[in-house]
Amino acid sequence: MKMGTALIYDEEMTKYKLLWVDPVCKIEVPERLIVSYEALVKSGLADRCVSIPVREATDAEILLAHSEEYLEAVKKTPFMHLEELMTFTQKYGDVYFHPNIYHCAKLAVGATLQLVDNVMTGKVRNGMALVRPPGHHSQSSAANGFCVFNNVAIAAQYAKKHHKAKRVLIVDWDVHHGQGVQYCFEDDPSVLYFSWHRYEHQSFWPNLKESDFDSVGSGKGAGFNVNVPWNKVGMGNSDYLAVFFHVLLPVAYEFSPDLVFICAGFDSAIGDPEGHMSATPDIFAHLTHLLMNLADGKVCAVLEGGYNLTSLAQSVCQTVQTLLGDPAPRPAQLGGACESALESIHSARSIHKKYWSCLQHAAAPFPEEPSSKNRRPAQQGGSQGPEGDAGGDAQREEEKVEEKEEEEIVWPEPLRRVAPSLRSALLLPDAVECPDGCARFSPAHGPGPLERARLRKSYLKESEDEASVTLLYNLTALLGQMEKNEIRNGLALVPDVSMAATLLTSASLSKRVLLVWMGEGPVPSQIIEDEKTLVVHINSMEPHEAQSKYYIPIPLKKGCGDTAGVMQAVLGLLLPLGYQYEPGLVLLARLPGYQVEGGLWQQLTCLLQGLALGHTLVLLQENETAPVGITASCLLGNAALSLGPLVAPGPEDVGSFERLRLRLQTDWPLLQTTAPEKRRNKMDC
Ligand code: Q9C
Ligand code: ZN
Repeated sequence: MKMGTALIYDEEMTKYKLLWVDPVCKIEVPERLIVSYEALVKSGLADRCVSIPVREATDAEILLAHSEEYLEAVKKTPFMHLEELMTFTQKYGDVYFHPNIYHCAKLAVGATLQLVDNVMTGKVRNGMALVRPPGHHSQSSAANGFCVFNNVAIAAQYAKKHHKAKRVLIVDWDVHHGQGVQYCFEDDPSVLYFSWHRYEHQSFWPNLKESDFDSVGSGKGAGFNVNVPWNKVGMGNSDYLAVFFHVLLPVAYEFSPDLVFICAGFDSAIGDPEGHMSATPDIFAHLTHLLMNLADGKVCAVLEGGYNLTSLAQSVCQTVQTLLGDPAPRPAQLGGACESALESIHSARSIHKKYWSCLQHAAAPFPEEPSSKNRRPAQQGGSQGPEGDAGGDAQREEEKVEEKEEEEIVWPEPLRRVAPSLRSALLLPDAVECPDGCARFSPAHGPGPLERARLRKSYLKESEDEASVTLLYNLTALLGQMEKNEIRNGLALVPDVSMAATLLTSASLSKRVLLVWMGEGPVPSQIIEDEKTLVVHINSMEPHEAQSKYYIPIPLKKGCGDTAGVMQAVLGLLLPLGYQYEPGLVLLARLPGYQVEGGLWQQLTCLLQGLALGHTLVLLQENETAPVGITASCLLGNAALSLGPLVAPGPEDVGSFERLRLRLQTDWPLLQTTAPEKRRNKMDC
């Protein structure tokens, strides 16, 4: 298994700046890169990464996404004087040139290609390139939005050409639409481009019709461009996660990329003067985590925007720390997505239902609303100043007001993420070999006489079997050390999964336990009745009505062999429920005889580790030792195996998932995929 996280940075890319007055461009400063890198150094994260040198991209590489005329034009800029630079700049929108920017732009592309080379050849698992200038707005023959060359678009072409990548996913979480990337791959089905972006019905820059949800790609590329426009500012953690669960992840898993790029702009974080969103920096830990099991873990994050230096530096650290494998912070207090976000989610899902079988049961599109669609951008109104050209007193006034407002935005610094010194502990019968890199769990001391008696009485029908008493004792001891954050996760082979689960849920000190129950056997009633356990039962036999808010049976008619169906349930139901519930512990119990594809089991094990600070305890039936190796691998932090492109899940099952979602979404708003007052008359399942 390839491990390690690359960090690619060079101070040289801080060595250009705006040389004249331009209120639009003044936020794109060298300090963006300096503070990001310094924060990584200060927190000790930089030291834990594999540092890889940058290089200049060659002409041939730049030409993978740009025209010769444009490249030749940019090549002249190092020799231009101030006046000439200003004139050249005016040919493009919201960008500036400097005598050193061509050099830096070649380094930014080269840094991204270095990252791709190291990830694709397995020298590292994943990585981040900290670059300036950014790339996602630049187009074949145009600089735009602070971007000169399209770093990620070039790198995606490069990965296809030089590393035989067949399918590339680009996730653009920058707050602006990366129209340059969209144009580059418009008709290309081998590159799936996803972007969310501040849009406000086309009144926000770059004010393009083609940034709306109905630009899905063209020709063979139809369906491979996914836009989620934000029509309001202030989008937060729940909105971002809801889009991941209900739009991006299902489509991404169905697509099954060989490589994932993140256009990692952090102007989508709180405090940013461009984005005006309210998602906190720690959300990027989760967004990153949720992408890290695609493409066998091959994730290349490349910096784009981000203009609040505090928010930017914190968000970069969250992203890199997650790439390194540290546990993600607990995402606190998630609600559902707001109404406007739900409208965007609904629109994206319904326009894409004909391209992606995971969305086939999404609701029909909303009827056209003259109030929102087809509206030309207003006179650049809203909270933003006039776009485009510099100058104007009115604009300066507005800017002053804006600056004042921005100073008031404060948020708590993300908590330090401490990884327990022991990553994984295994409780295995002596005869079962311990996989490489794992430790057998051994408690500091054995059970005292009282503890012995209690375990025998409660769980062993007074049996004198020493081995059973010891095993149960060890289980609770392992749980105890996990809950003290001394051990991150664990795996136990037990003679009776139901009994072990009962013991652990009752012994847990966590206020909330998430129990994921895989297989057809019944969940012990003691667990269902207790107040602190949310049970999600995948592959329950009967689609019975949930009696309790805390027991959620997800039936699978087609059976557990339906990888696409189970994955759909995991992404669209289990994860939103888990994130909303905020468990302190996740128990993953696999009943005897439950047959499931290894890769799918790994995906489940890996994805659940985003919850509860990574405190996952897996229970397997003692004599079913086959999954031990693949489970341990995931607990140790290796990426889950890719599932390959998914086929359509069983239509009956998808239908029943949707009905379940409808029933549960009042209690669990993170399950919502459509706006409340439009919900009534639109479900078609
Ligand atoms: N107030 C990147 O984030 N100006 N580029 C927009 C709207 C251009 C952003 C003006 C913003 C470009 C990489
Ligand atoms: Zn941006």
